Amino acid sequence: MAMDLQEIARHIDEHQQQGREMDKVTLSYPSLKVEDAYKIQRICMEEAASRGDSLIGWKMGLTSAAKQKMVGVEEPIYGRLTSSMEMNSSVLSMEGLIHPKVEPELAFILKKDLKGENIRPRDVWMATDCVLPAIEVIDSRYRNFSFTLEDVVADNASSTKFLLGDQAFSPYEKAWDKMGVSILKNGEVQHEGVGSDVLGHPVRSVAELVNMLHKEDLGLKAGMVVLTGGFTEAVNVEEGDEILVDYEGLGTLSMSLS
Ligand code: 0L1
Ligand code: MG
Repeated sequence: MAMDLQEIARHIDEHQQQGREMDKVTLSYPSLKVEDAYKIQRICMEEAASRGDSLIGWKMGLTSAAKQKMVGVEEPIYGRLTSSMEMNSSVLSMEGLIHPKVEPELAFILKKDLKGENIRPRDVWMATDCVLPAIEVIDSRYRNFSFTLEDVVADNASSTKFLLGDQAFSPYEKAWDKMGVSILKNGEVQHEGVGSDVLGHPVRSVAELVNMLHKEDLGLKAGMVVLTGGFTEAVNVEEGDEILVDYEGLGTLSMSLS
C-alpha cells in the first residue's frame, strides 16, 4: 500500500480522540520507519493544535529496563504532551479510555529553553526550575497493548493523561537517582523502583530527550513539562481503583479511577 503519512496520522488521531482500538499501523505499512513515525506524531500534534490544544511538554518513554522488557521495545522513545492531557484533579474518568495503565514518574519543569546535540546533565540542571512527582496514564490505541517501535512512536508513545503533584521541589532537594518509589493499587504494593532505574538518573532522560529532539531541529521551551519515564512497570487500572504512589521522603500522590 502506498504510504501517505497524513492519512495514517488522520487515522491514528481519530482513534486517539475516540479512545478506540486499532490494528498496528505496521501491519498495513511494514516499511514504516521510526523517522516516519515521528513525522506522524508531528502531524497528529498539528491536528490537535487545529482543535485548540497546545504543546505543553514532552514525555520520555521506555526509559527503564522494566518497561522495555514489558513491551519488547529496547530503546527510549519520546512523545508530545498537550494541554488537554494534563489532569486538573486526581480523579480519572474511564470514559474514552481503552485499557489504561499508570506509571510513577518525575516531571522536570524548565525555566529556560534547552536545545542542542550534546546536552549533558549539568546543562539540564541549569535550565530546570523545579521537579514534581507525577503519575502518567498511558493507553495504547493498539489491541492488547501490542506494538513495534514504529507503531508506538506513531501513537505518540501511548500518551493519554498525566497528573502532577501540587508540591514542587528544588532540583537540588535530593539525589533523585537514590529516591525509592512504590506504587500501590487498592492498598497493595504493585511495584517498587528507584530513580537510577530511569536511564541511571532521571536527569539523563531529559538530556537524552533534548539530544533526540535535536535530530528534528526541535528543543524544549521555558515553562515546558518533561515526564522522565516510569520508575517501574506500568500498572493496569479499572473503574473504582485507587492508586497511590509513595515518593521516598517527599510524600504521596494519588489517583482515583471513576
Ligand atoms: O511512558 C511509557 O514508558 C510508555 C511508552 C510506550 C510504551 C507503552 O505503551 O507501554
Ligand atoms: Mg511513561
